[in-house]
Amino acid sequence: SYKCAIFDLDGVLVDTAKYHYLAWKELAGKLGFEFTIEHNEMLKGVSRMTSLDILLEVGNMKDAFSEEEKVKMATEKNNQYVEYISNIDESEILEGALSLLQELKQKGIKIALGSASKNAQIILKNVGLESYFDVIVDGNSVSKAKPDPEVFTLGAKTLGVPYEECVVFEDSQAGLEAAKIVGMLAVGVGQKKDLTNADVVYSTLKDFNIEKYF
Ligand code: B16
Ligand code: MG
Repeated sequence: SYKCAIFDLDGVLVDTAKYHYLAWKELAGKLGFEFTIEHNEMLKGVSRMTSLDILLEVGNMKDAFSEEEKVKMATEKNNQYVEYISNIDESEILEGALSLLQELKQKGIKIALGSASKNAQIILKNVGLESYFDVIVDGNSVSKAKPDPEVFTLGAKTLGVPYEECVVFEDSQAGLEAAKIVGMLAVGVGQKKDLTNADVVYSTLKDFNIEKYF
């Protein structure tokens, strides 16, 4: 059976995608184009600067800015996002997440965070989930973005658990691909049609059968 559970944050444990969306939409508005909720799907699990590149491509402004200007825009977006998440609380925790974390803890399973976000710590703290994690790996601790598996392997290594004994919970194709590359069980959280890289898919964590895997 598995010894370690690694969780993605945004889209798996908490519903922060809507705040990312609002902040990106505002930036697009300032640049003079529409950024829809469908466009926003492309930013799931993707790093901040890559997200900006995708957004600029949507607005046909791919080569319109210098690196310095892009860093400024990304910072502006992030300031807006940080303002949104500064007020969030436990009501933003997604269905089934809290009870799964509690059950894993009771069973003595190691728990890691594997998120691309540089804001992961503050989000966990505000929703009150910080204490469940034995290790937190986020956008500040790794340099390579998913589908590079670094964000998951660093957690496993820190906890001393072989990769094959880890289960990864992810809502993005890139994250699921990353998990599989290193032989971790890739559990998709969301819709089966979107998560073709997963070994198994559950629509929410509430449906996950803990006894089957841990
Ligand atoms: P930040 P995850 C990801 O979090 C988000 O899904 C993605 O939309 C975001 O661009 C990325 O974090 C970086 O976030 O700008 O806060 O550093 O799904 O990997 O937990
Ligand atoms: Mg995610």
